[in-house]
Amino acid sequence: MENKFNITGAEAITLALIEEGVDTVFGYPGGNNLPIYDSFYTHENEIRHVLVRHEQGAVHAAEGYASANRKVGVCMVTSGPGATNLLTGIADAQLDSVPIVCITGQVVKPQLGYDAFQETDVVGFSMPVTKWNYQITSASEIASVMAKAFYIARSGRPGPVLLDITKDAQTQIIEKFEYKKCNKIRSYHPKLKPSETSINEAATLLNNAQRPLMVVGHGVLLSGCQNEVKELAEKLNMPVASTLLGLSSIENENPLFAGMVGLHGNYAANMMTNRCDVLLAVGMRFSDRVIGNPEKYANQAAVIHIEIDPSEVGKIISPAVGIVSDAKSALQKILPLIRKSSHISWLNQMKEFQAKENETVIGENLSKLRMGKAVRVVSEKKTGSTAVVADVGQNQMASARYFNFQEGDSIITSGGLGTMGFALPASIGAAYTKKFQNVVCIMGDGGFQMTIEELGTIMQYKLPVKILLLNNNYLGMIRQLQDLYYNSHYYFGEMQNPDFVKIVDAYGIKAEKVDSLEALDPAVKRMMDYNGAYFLEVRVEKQENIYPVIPAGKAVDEMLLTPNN
Ligand SMILES: Cc1ncc(C[n+]2csc(CCOP(=O)(O)OP(=O)(O)O)c2C)c(N)n1
Ligand SMILES: [Mg+2]
Repeated sequence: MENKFNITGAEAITLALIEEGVDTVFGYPGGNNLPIYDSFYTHENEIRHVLVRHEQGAVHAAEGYASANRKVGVCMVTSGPGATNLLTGIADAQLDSVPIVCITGQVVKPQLGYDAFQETDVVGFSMPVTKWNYQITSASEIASVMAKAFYIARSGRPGPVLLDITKDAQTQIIEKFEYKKCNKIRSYHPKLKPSETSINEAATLLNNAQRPLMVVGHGVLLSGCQNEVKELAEKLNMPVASTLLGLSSIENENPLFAGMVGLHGNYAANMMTNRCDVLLAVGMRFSDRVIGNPEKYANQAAVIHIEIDPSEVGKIISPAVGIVSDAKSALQKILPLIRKSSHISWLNQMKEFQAKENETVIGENLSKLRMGKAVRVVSEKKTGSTAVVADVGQNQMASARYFNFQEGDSIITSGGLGTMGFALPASIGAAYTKKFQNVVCIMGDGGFQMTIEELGTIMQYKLPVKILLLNNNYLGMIRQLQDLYYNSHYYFGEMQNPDFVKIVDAYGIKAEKVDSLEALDPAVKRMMDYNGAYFLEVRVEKQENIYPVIPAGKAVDEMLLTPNN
């Protein structure tokens, strides 16, 4: 960018965003960020501002945008309540490694610390949930700090960065504004190269394995190494299991796909975890939802852990080989060292486990008006690439387990924080990227009411988001826990719900409700064929529980297929 002279801090912020390739900012105005809004006004053709209905919506939309686009998402809000409303989304992005930059306005520098109107210590309270945060109190800092912010958000293990900018820094004049993108910070070394020794050790283990299993996580999607995953799996004839956030790394119909691991994962993926002899974990962090009882997790296996964040390697599971690296570079280095092999009886074991789950759980769920069935019909009726933006609860598990991810599809969901209400605003962000032919937002009746105000954003900008509401009139996952561990005392699990179709209709969004199995197929088809936003409420069985499940404290291979065994 050519240098600019005598511009305001606010103008510098806008130019920096444009220079970083930001085309969309999700935001909400207030007294302490109005100078930035005024500068956006004069750059309307270069940068788009999307007015959400609540700041939590802005940050989740930025996350949805980042995850769909593999670019940094940006949100911008005012100080005080605007800033505090961001906190959930920032923590969400931190746990799920989502690259976002959040800009908060702040009171003028001389008022800092005086409890001025709408002053809050956002730098203090966001410190533990940001990858980096910083308060800008002088316009002269804007260029270098913004460049750093984008570099930190997107590099290494991605994550949220927050910039708090005082109002006087937004109005000060900068005599000469120079902007250079950042790709190096002295005290920060995110580009880690895998060591030759560890690559060789991993290849030897994989070549000698009798029962290898690959477990893919979010890191595969973040580093874009889906092709390498597939190539390696096919060369070795190695089954591939996935974490919740790793879904869509490999298409579900690939005969090597073992399913999802973890608490409500697939039976085969969990059973094989405790039967494999080599477990290759790629871009995942062995979260408690994945491993069940840590003492009994894959003890028989030599674990190879490829992970970009050094603090994750050995944190929960001690690997035989730890490879601190971006997943793509590590797999690219391992691939040429791998010999072709086949593991016929191991793959047959997988098929047997899969058949057992089909007989006991999946077939039954697909024959009734249940969550899994509704999700499966969406995946059958969709044409073209689809982002499945799933909320939290039973509906999330049904989305993960019953959507048939094909090449080009992707899951976007709140994994680490489990934020109810995430999906509606995140699907707004995903819709803006135009990376997918369909954006399908799947929610429960509880979560939908947490961010229902974002229907206003969908209405205003005519976003073609398809909303599938799986309404069981319960906080279903809570009711399930009460069934399992609290003698079915459904204390505050049941919801008294409004007429959702009427509410959505009031926003001018096409809406309908289905309460029979026969009506499901044609209704889903109408939704998926419709050119624009659509809301479909499916009145699913009220007391369905999600199975299989790993009971609390049990090992992954002690998973229950049904309530009784
Ligand atoms: C913000 C937030 N509050 C509380 C919870 C705890 N929680 C997890 S699942 C769940 C129930 C979700 O109900 P609903 O949205 O109807 O989905 P269902 O499980 O019925 O599909 C609750 C309350 C949470 N994850 N997030
Ligand atoms: Mg519910």
